[in-house]
Amino acid sequence: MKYSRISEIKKDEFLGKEIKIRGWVHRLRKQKDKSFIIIRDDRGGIIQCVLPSTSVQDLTIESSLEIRGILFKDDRAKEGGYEIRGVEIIIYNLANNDFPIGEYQSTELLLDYRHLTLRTRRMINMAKIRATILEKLRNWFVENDWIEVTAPTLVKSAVEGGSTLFPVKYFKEEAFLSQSAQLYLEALIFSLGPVWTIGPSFRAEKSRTIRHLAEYLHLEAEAPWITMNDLFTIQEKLLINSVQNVTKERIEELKFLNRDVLAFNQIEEPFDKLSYGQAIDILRSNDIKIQDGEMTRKIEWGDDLNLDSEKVLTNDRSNPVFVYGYPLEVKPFYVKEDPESQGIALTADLLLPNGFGEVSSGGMREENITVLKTRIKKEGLDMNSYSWYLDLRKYGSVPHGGFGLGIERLVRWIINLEDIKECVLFPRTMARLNP
Ligand code: AMO
Repeated sequence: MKYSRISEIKKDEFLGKEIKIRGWVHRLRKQKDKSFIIIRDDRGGIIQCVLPSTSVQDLTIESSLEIRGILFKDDRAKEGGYEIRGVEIIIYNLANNDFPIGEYQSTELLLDYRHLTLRTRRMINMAKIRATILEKLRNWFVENDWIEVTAPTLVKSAVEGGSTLFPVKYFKEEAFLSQSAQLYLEALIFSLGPVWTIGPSFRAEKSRTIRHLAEYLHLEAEAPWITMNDLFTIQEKLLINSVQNVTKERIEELKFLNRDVLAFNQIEEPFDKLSYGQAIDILRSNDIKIQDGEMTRKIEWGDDLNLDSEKVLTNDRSNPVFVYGYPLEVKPFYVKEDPESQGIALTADLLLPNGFGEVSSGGMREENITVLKTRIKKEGLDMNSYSWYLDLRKYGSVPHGGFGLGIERLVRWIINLEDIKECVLFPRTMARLNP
């Protein structure tokens, strides 16, 4: 007899029928004559099973098993009123009697045992929503005729500045883990047009924050002959389309995680837009402070925006907002200067509403080889490792631009989770390389 997934059999049409399920003991309550076992299957489906206590005497939490029985409806049954009255039980593996994950555990312990914590319903629901977010983002690119590409993770050069590079020994030379696929995507637009990729990016972030990982999943897109306005529209459409589809498809999982999906109904295009100058004025009138070396001082023109700034800019909004027109100095060497506004970069960061802050960053790229060389030198980067990138400006350069979006940041917002470590299966931070 074939076994069934729990979600498939919790239906009235199977009442009174014999069924077989496989899974793990999620909860267990042994009474004198009969025992109640909550079984969780390999898609997180949950059902109560009732068996004579004599047949489950040694059973432990997380033991793997198969149960054959008859489906009944009983309003007292936990998890949706269906219950299997067991006829036969086969135990695959009797788990040790000390499964470390229970109901009330410290965040650190849950992280130490992440390989087991992934079996909790909270993590199962997160993982499903995350998978659907990736699926919907991919669908949008496929439907809109963008070509998916992949870029190397072992690279010779920095994209986002030298301070967050992870060095790796690469045979006889030094390599780095990629911070961004952007430069490679820029090479691909000449032969493939609009391209996108999704893969890990690495940042040696030396601070512990609720929105930085040392390894994160990075969605990046690049296209020839586009403008800043196109970049705004692409990100608006991508985000709205994906969020709407995710909230439709994963409504149950979002409900389980207490996410009010009505919040997403208020999102509409075009997103709000705020110039960097306007942002700084708002932040100064809110007396936002930043850390400048040892010193704490009021934010001023020329500073990058920190989490507190982004919170102030987005707390009272229900729609995402683009902050555009940063000073060139706070942006990497490749950004294009606004021809109409000296010293201003043609870039924009997209901030998510209700205090969530930056989810993507993008803009137009500098086309002039001389300007690029000067900037590479000024950032103290090794010119030789950029010679291939500079070639792109020698042979038929065109106006182009793109953006990079942090998947865990998006997951964090869609589910409304506090810490980014909850938005990834196996988080990597300064303090965590295991499991
Ligand atoms: P940037 O460095 O801003 O830009 O990164 C793009 C997006 O990636 C996410 N992100 C992170 N997520 C988790 N942990 C981190 N440590 C982390 N660092 C960044 C953020 C951010 O908006 N090449 C450019 C983009 C471009 O211009 O195309 C880049 O990488 O959501």
